[in-house]
Amino acid sequence: MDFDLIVKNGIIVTASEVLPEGLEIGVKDGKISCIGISLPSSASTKIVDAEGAYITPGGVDSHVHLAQKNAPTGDGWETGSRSAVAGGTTTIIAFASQQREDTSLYPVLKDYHAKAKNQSYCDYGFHFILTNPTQNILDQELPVLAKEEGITSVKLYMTYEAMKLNDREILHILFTCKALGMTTMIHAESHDMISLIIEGLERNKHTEPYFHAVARPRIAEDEASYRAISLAELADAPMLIVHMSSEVAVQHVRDAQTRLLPIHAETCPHYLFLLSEKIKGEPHDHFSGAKHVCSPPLRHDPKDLEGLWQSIANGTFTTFSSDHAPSKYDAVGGKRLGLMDGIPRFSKIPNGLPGVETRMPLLFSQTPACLPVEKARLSLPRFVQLTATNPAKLYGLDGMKGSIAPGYDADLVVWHSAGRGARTITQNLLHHDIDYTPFEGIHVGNWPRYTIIRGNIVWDQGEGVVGEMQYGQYLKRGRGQVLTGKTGGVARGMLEGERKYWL
Ligand code: DUC
Ligand code: ZN
Ligand code: ZN
Ligand code: ZN
Repeated sequence: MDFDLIVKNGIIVTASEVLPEGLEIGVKDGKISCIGISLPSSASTKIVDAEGAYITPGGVDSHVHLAQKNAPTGDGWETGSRSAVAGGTTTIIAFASQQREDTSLYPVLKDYHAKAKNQSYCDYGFHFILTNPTQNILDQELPVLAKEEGITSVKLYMTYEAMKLNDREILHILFTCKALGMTTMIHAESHDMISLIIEGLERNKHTEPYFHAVARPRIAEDEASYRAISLAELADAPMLIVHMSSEVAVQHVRDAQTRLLPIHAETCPHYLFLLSEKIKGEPHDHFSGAKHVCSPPLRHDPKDLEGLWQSIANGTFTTFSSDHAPSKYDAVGGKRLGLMDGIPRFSKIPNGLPGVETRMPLLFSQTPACLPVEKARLSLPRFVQLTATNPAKLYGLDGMKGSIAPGYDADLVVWHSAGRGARTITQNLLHHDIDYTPFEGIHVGNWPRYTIIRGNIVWDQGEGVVGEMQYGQYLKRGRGQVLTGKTGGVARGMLEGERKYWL
């Protein structure tokens, strides 16, 4: 075999183990063709010497917002995907977002394809955001779009006036997605609790950014998460609750998993590294707290943060995504969103943070690769599960993405060898088109030295982004796998076979 690329002298980490040192990865035509010892090379074989460093699968970031219609100062495809590869992510799944007035998903998809095509440094797919689930969309369009366009997941919102669905609509979608083998993602926060609190805060003129956290108390996430799980249980359908920030809500997920329900959970870097004191901003500039406004909000109780870390380690979380959903702090012309004639209005600050580039290094920094074993928050295989293998399986990319094994795309991260590669995160090192990072000043013990997509180096830390903007390919995804629990169970309080009376 004449390999195009051999990556040698590394320590390969998979979702189940850390392989012995010295194994080599042989790549042909963009795919991993074998893993072995002393692979033969020819004059045309490119050699990457990992110098004893860990090699992990390229990151699969399954929750990224780019060029979304409702985010006018957000990140675009060129800069967002550039930022992804510079941080070790090789695949992103972004959102094609239906607006309420859209009665067909075809024009929506066309629009989002046009924004991404030839604009992405990394491979990519789309989830649909459904805000108007008409019967025609559910019965006619989704089956065709799943089969022909490979869009096998949807995201639903329980909050936001412009996006929220009611429980009955959510149930309809769950039934449809289950039948089609699609994954339903859900943003779980109680709209009624939040909108009532916002009205009261505004009436009392409590409108600084910090009140965003007051307006979205943890109980709003806890209640909605439990309700979402109940809907999935009634429908006997798999579900993933996105961007979880509450230890109590995650406990609901863990209880559901213990009962073998197919309920998955996702969390994000900001909930593991930041607390709500950040939203207070600088002492002399409270509005700068706007840089940390996301939903669900950062929590004030360190117990939430600790509880989430436990759920990272103990397997409750299936995926760890960036939820890269940023807006520029100083929007065009120095006009700050959410500051109206000098008066802050937290409810007008766009919700979401940048993080596609920092996701992998932040989590890697908490593994035994960067910390003494007793201080590490998670194992190296668990890092691989959360950042690559699980999202690839859950969203129908298994066999292609997310694993280092023969037949898979040669998407790899080569880290720096032990003791090298540490850095402090600062805005000027990043590649997004956003004017700040919420992780400013956080120290990480390592950073990707090379990011490789389909056998080509796209990020070389010595030289910068060396890939090309047209390189990223659209990924038609297959049916997602259920990674926790199973369908076919009897909902609590129902009798075996009872669903057939009403389905
Ligand atoms: N939901 C997201 O998924 N991202 C940003 C904000 C939000 O509400
Ligand atoms: Zn959301
Ligand atoms: Zn006040
Ligand atoms: Zn999001």
